[in-house]
Amino acid sequence: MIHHYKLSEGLIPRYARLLCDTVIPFQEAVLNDRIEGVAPSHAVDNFRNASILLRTGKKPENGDFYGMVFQDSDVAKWIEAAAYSLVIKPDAELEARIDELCDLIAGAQEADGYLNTHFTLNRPDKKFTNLLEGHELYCAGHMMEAAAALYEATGNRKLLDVMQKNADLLYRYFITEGTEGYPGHPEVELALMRLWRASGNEKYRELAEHFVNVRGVDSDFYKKEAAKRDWKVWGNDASNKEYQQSHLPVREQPDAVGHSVRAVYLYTAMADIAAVTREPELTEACMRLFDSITKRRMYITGGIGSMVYGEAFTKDYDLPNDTVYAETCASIGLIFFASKMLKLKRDGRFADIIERAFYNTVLAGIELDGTKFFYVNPLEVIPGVSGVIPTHGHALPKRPGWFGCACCPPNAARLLTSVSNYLWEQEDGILYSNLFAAGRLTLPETEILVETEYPFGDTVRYTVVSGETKLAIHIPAFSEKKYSVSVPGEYRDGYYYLTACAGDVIEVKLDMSPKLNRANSRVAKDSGMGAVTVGPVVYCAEGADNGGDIFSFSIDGCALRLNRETPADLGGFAPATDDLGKIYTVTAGGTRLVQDDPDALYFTDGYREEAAEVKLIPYFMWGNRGINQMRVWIPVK
Ligand code: FUB
Ligand code: ZN
Repeated sequence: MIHHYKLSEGLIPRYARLLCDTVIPFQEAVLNDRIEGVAPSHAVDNFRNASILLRTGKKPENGDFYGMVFQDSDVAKWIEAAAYSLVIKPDAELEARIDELCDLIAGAQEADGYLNTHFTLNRPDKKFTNLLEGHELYCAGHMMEAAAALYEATGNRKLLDVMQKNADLLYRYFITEGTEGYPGHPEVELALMRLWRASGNEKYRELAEHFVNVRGVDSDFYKKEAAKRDWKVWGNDASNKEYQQSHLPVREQPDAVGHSVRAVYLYTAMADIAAVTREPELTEACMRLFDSITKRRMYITGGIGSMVYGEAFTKDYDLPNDTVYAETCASIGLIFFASKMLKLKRDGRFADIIERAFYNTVLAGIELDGTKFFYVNPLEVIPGVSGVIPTHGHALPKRPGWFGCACCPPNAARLLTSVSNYLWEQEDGILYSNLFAAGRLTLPETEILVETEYPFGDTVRYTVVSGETKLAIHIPAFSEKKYSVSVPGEYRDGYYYLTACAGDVIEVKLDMSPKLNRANSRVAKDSGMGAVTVGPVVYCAEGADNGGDIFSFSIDGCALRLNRETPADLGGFAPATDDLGKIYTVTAGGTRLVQDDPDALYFTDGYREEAAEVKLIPYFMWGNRGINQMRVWIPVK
């Protein structure tokens, strides 16, 4: 829907502007190594060096591949984001630079269609010998996604031609020649589905299905592969099958396990394929895996992956708040998965998960000024411990400008620039409004104006400017028991179905009162705690609003109060937030534990409780005022 929805005002449109004006140019500069003081990238240089090598037969001086073995994917994700941004904000110069970059990438493609600068530059004789770690198929997948996005956004086929040639090579290798194997990091499967749709070439769908179907059938594949080769990237343990979801054929996998990004990228492809084939067994597996994540292994913020080791899922209800992983990419992948589940079954609970992951972990992944990013998204931060001691070293208390492993920043960029695709969908003659943001939808058959301050306002108003339409409006689960729609319709599975024609105004009112959430008692780390939400937005306490110390607090669930007069309430914060618009903060009545001897480690007397107000801000805004304490789950009196 990116071509059809013009965003106007409010939080999501504000992010779209930030992406176009700041994030895309900033990331372009990083990838071209023009930003001092951040982790070097060399990602564009890798393509330049590979193309020089292929053209001249010689590597340029210092022309070795640099970076993570999947460094190419940073460029691919940026192209995808930049392509979408051109729809939001046309920019002829940016379009020309993307086109030049496509030429560079085309120059780095080998004659047979092979494309991967790591292998072309540094390991030309090792291609496809380490599918476990090599990320060739992962990088190919991201470049296929970029190609499809660029073509859909602008009609530019340059990269699409390159990636079809690459996909043809993969088809020959894995299907025609029957080479065994499947990608260590799923991604190419979901990308081949996109390439299939963009090109109409059935072979790409066949290859996507092939990779999904063979996964885990020979669950010893990676062990055998490891035995045949004399090189490694990191030395991943080939017998840790769950890490890359190769422990069982996908249809038999009972739980979401292993590396969380790999998992949700795989499940996205499974759900996409199931939505096309309508195969019951695959559909059931998708439902089961979705439930495994969202009913037992997901943070309230929509973060997934609760341990740093293997960047992975652990066990049901194991959701530590401080040593958490909750990689930004994983929540992005969860959004991909949930959006494909919506195609499989029209049920609002999938849209709820999109909202949860989007408004919390994904938005938290970007600093409000658009030039710093989180990879890991903790729910509890203790300065001096978080990001410092070995067990918490990964959970940084502030966003860096870039990373040696930079998967998350450009991933967030492509998600946020394509947000309109998640807001709206059209299927079987029905227009689905999944998420809310103000703007104007223009389709050949109808035009609809949407006015809302959501998620910081309780009203969404749809005005049908022209045409007639069947509309299905998502009623978020948080408001299921208390909502109103101004016109008659029918509620079914999280959507309100109605028919409207030119001149109709449909006003939806949602329950945006602050709520105190409790976690299942099996989540030991949240025992006795509560977390505040307003609509889809999770709140947190930061030291900056609460006299520095938030660990002596408890809150009284009955005394939650919305304070709408912000951002002034946030203490005059912060750069580049002038157009944030209305933001709710929450003030909660509570108590603070005061101890007479502040140095006593344990005590049985000499303490008292004092009444206190706890100020809470949206979780996605945390970490914008320097390093300070932060927590989502707060003891409840
Ligand atoms: O392996 C490629 C990406 O790097 C993964 O998706 C992230 O988790 C990071 O490990
Ligand atoms: Zn990432």
